[in-house]
Amino acid sequence: MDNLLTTAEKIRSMEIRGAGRIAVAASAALRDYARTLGSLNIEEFSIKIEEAAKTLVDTRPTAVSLPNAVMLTKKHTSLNVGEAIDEIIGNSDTFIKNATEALGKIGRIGAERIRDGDVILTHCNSHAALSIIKTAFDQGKKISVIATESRPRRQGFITIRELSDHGIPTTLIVDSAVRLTMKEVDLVVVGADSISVNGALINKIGTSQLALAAQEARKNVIVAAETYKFSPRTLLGEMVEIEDRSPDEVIDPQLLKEMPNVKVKNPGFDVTPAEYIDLIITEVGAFPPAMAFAIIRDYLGIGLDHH
Ligand code: RUB
Repeated sequence: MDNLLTTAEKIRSMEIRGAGRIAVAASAALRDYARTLGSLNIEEFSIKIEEAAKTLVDTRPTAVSLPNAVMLTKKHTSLNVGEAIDEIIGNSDTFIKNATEALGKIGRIGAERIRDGDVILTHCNSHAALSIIKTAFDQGKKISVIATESRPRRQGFITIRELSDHGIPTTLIVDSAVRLTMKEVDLVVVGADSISVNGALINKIGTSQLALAAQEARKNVIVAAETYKFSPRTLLGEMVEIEDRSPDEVIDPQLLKEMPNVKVKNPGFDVTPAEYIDLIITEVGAFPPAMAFAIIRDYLGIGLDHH
């Protein structure tokens, strides 16, 4: 349990962050925890697995990759504990292998949409979005990237380091420079924390303002999202919860104390309506957002049985 709690804490504190990495870490933690439960009977085993699953899922609320990864990993049907453990190990290994391969496939499919000379705007730090950008670059396309800082946690700094290490010419801007800069941009490429059944994208706060400015300037918005970033529960009417983060990320708490009439709001994510999205690149193809239901049905099960 200690290792699982350590992983949960790393996800909560954002030492492990980004929807894809969170999903893979949670799946591996649950698999390794299951391995330690061989001496239990099947009832005790299932209770422990459910508790551990809840501990992981409760760490961060917005990225659906986390409950999806946990749901796909914990499934077991055998009444024999040894076999149930093997099922969970198999589920996790399959999930992690598919997640890793998905990044390559998204890169190859998405790169088709990038032309020689394109200037690409990206936000936050998304491995799926960067896979598209790096693949296009590796194909010899002379592209450059504009990356937002992504306040307050500045994940844009991770992005610019990664792009620089890859040799890709990159410009850093502050978040509020997005609209002014849009005239230089050919294409917006962002990642996803969740995609709901109506094709809306939930991603790092500020994503919707990139999409709004892109719409106004008639620039395409492409979302890079593995199928496990789609949210089955939105089929049941459930809303994706937007994480409320600490004011301390935005302002020095001491300074805030001096201003009793001020409060700070720090939502971590926002919602981009489907109308602002041209294409969602998944590992099984490029789809318009209106196809979200089909992805949920075909790749995640329709969700009712997980409620
Ligand atoms: C990260 C974020 C990323 C998505 C997709 O938010 O919004 O765009 O998670 O990333 P945070 P990836 O830093 O708060 O976790 O494509 O790597 O899964």
